[in-house]
Amino acid sequence: MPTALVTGITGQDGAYLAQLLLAKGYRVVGLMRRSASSDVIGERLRWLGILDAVELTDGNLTDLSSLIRIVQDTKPDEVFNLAAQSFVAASWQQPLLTGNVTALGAGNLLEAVRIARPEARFYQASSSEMFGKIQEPMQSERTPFYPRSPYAVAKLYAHWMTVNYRESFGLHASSGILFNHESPLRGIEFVTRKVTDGVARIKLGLAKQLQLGNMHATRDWGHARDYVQAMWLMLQQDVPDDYVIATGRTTSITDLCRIAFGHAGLNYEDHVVSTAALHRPAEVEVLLGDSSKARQKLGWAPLVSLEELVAEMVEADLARHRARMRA
Ligand code: NDP
Ligand code: GDR
Repeated sequence: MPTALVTGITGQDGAYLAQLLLAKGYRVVGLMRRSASSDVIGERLRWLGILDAVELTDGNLTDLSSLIRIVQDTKPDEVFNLAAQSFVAASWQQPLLTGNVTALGAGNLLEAVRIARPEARFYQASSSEMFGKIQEPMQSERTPFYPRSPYAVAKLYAHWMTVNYRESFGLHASSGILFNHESPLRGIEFVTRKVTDGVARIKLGLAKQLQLGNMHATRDWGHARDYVQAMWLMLQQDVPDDYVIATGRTTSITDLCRIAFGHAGLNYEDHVVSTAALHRPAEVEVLLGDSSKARQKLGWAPLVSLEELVAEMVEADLARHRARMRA
């Protein structure tokens, strides 16, 4: 039975990846940071019905000694580094914490693997945010980076450290440059989930209005369940490499709202207000990924359309709010 160590297991991708690995017969060990709210922190794993099937171990990406201990103890065959301060907007408020966790944290984990388990395969959760102010209309592995937030700068450090540890120490280290991916388990602060939660509240009479920031930005959105497949596939290759994972379709926040409100029989123009306070100091206006390399080499392709994804999210938020109203 292969062993996988997953950091960020309590997050959206960690939960779906753990579900995938368990289905494939892995022993799944999740690194969890100590929290005073440990009763709710496993909520996503519980939602998927796998909380009791994973082993959770206390540690922190910022604490190298905890990482070395965990890697020594668990002897993973595969290490997936998904932990991060992942909310772009928060990275302007907490730029150095974002650097500590998202950049240096990845460096810590690479060090732990190099020291304690160099034969393990390593996955780094890199991001389309690294393309930032885009240098090409469609972004591929060859497109130059231009980060536009402290988060993106931190991810760039982690990405290049992954490449460097592969080239310097021969680690089987791969970097997945994933475009936005969403699900009913998406954090409530991200725009897709904020919109689907808002639709549910408005539909059920719990709210009338939804405040958003820049409605013109466009994103290449896929389903998280499809994207964790790509992470796993990268580590099954003989040779480590970097891959863009994306759908190849980009949609504005306005059109996202049209689809989500439309699914509930509502008109977004009656409810959505754009407020300057939610605009970012520097915006990533457009992202559109070219995932031809992953499609050819990994045999990967997204299965869920944006309409299907949004419908699933709206239905899940309606069900959550109905359950709360009944309680
Ligand atoms: P989430 O924000 O849902 O999850 C982040 C995870 O990191 C949580 O489990 C969180 O724990 C954990 N974490 C945060 N700080 C620390 C720390 N100091 N030590 C240990 N764990 C920590 O992110 P997603 O699941 O959406 O994304 C997974 C990864 O992929 C992230 O690195 C993200 O930046 C990256 N990414 C995501 C994309 C997306 O569209 N979702 C696209 C491209 C990249 P806790 O529960 O305690 O907060
Ligand atoms: P992003 O996701 O920054 O792309 O990072 P987010 O959903 O936060 O923003 C997407 C776009 O929507 C615009 N927007 C709003 N965003 C939020 N959160 N809230 C609003 O009210 C709002 N109104 C408009 C934003 O300005 C932006 O243009 C996500 C994260 O998962 C990262 O960790 C990951 O690396 C990237 O995706 C790929």
